[in-house]
Amino acid sequence: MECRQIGYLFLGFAVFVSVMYWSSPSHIHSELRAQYIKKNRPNFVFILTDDQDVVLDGMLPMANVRKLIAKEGLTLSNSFVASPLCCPSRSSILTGQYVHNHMAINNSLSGQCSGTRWQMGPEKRTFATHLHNYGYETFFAGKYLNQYGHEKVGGVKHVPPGWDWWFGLKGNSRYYNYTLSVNGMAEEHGTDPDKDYLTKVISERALEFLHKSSFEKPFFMMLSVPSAHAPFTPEPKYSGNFSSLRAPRTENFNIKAGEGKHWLMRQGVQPLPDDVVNKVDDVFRNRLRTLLTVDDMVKDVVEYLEVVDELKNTYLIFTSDNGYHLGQFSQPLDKREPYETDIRVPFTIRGPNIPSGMVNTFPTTNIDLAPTILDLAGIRIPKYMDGVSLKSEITKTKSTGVHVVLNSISLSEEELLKREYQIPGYPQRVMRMRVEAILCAEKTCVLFGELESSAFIAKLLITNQCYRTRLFMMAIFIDLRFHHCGVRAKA
Ligand SMILES: [Ca+2]
Repeated sequence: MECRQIGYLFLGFAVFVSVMYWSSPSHIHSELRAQYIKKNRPNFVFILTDDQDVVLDGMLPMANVRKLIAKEGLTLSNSFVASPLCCPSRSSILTGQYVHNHMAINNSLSGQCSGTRWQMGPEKRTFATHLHNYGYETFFAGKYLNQYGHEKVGGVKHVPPGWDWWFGLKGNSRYYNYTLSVNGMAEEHGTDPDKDYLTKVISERALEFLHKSSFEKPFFMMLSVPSAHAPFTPEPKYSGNFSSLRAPRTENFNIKAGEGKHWLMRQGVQPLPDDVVNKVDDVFRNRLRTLLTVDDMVKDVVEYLEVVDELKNTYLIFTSDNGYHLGQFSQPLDKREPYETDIRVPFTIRGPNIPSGMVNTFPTTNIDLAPTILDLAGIRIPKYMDGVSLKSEITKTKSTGVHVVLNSISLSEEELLKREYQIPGYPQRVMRMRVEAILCAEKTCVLFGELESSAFIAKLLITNQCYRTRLFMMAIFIDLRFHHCGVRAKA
């Protein structure tokens, strides 16, 4: 056959295909597409709290979260953050990378908290950009990164890529008197509890989004609330709750940090004077009060999803960017320390194929969130992500049974010194996890990571881990001493 004849045949076929395509009703195509998307793509509501601990009763106010997410889904009881500070942790959550890879090392612009290098690099490859590229409608409301909206890096006009609907808080957590970037336009808020209380504003915007949505596309919604971060301002109607409570008196509450602790832990008056302890108790109560509004928001969102028949096709994820300490080892209040109070966070999820009412001890960290979300959405996990997908683990109906020993919170300092830490049980699982988290308690550390069953190999890798830990913690601890990283691992 001559070239010209082949050309006519090809042209004829192309015209036939085109006529067939364009002659069929367009609504059939959109319906088929919608059905395909519906069938294959779940929605997500990701609720991220700020500084909410799980060790010191931080989940106490979350009755709705317990009832509507945990009871209907799965709690991962060994969830940690690799770097317990807002901006590094949030950057890890967004990218699935360790701090030494995304390089947002602290909460300052020069430390790449929403800085130029972040904007030029990691911000272009957050889970939001992948979801958006694969057809998700993406919505963000609340605190993003502590320096977001700074004039030196584009102000509130800068809308991070990947987000279709953007209600980003300028700067760090607050409850009143703030600026929101509404898709790049500044919106000022004052002090009216009904109109301006930030968690309520986030909740209202979320419900508006759901109300307007046709649900033709799957959606991803991130609700990033200021609670329970400073300045700990509750909604007026909750200002009297929990009045009889005080911060938990753990065995290491307000005891002097010994010589074995790093220098930062030995600063200040120890034990804490009474007025400081009173302040700690006051902050404890107000932290819980601020979380009550978050719990209301969860109830409203879940109920609305049920009304529009989207609940069963939606993953609800609830976690925090870091934990918190309140008086442990005479440290008044803050995060950023590699102790259990600060690195352990709440984590609960419900959704398609997630068993209900389960508690799984499987250890995980914040870098696993991005790959897990993408995996659940049916999107290939990019190789640059350090985390691993939890999909296979969270859809199991039995707990893995990994036993993680972390007792810095419940043991006195003397007991800590005597105690031999171990990660018993499942060395092969631990080995697969790569380096995840480290808990230093006096002269021993508990690692979750590349531990081989052989103690010898473990020692080698532990040396590396200490080095890496020092790298990504150094902005926080100028002097995290190497000799704290000795570990006694039992095969
Ligand atoms: Ca935080």
